[in-house]
Amino acid sequence: MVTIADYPHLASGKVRDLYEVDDETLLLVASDRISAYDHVLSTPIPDKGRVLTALSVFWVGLLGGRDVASPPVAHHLVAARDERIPDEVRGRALLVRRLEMIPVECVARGYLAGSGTVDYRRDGAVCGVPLPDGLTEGSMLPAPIFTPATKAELGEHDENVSFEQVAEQVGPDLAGALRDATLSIYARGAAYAASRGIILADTKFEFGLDRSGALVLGDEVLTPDSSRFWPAERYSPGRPQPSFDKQYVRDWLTSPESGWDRHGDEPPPPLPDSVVEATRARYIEAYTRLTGQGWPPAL
Ligand code: Q0T
Repeated sequence: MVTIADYPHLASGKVRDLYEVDDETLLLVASDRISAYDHVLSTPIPDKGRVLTALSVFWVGLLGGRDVASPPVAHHLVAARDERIPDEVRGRALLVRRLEMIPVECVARGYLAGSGTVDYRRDGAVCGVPLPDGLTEGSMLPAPIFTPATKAELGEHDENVSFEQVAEQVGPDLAGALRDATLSIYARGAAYAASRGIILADTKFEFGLDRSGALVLGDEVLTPDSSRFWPAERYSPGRPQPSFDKQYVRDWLTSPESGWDRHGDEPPPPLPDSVVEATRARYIEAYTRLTGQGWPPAL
């Protein structure tokens, strides 16, 4: 029997942890932690890690199994069911191929939201991509755009950068390959999500290089943590769109009941059970609605 303590801890993000299994294999564990307003909350959402992990597996299968973009871009997933995955994380952990990660957050946007809206209002452009006048928060863009960002230290915000800056950082050929793969995977994900009544407003990918130098899709893929999913039936540009997964959390945290000031210095308070349960149900609904499959998944 294996336990997570058998594996050296390599890194942790806000809500995920990475362990070394062997020289070429890592274990990517999705926790039940949830973040909101740049804080990791003290209250976990049961099953959130399982939803995100099962969604990544689903998408990799839908996108084509081994290759997820053309020209062929492989992905790092090795297995979601494997004797090397400890019981304590089974269902929310992926065995992945170890890559040399490329330090660029590869974002595709089909709609204006978040930092995209901020940049558009200031510059009329996002990451150097000019956009037409008259767009508003939530607007669909004339065509999806590649809006890369450089990864910030924990606690800092990623910084939007231009394609040219990425080209200077990693070379023009690799930069072009990142852009093409990002837009191609986004387009297919968005088309599929639309068929299930969900708008994939934007998403972030991370890529790496394998030992042969081939480009490989890493990280989690098209999850609620890496993407904005909007229920299509509620779409109405001109205001921030309700988030499929985190809206109850955000609404409660900014309501008088929470007593919390999101612009102050205090950490957010624990979530009430009702908010935890409603949020858990939303994650599971995102999974069942997107995949058409029952809950729980057979991982
Ligand atoms: C990585 C080598 O946030 C991250 O990890 C926190 C848990 C991002 N990250 C990914 C890697 C991967 C992947 N995915 C891989 N296949 N090989 N490193 C490192 N940090």
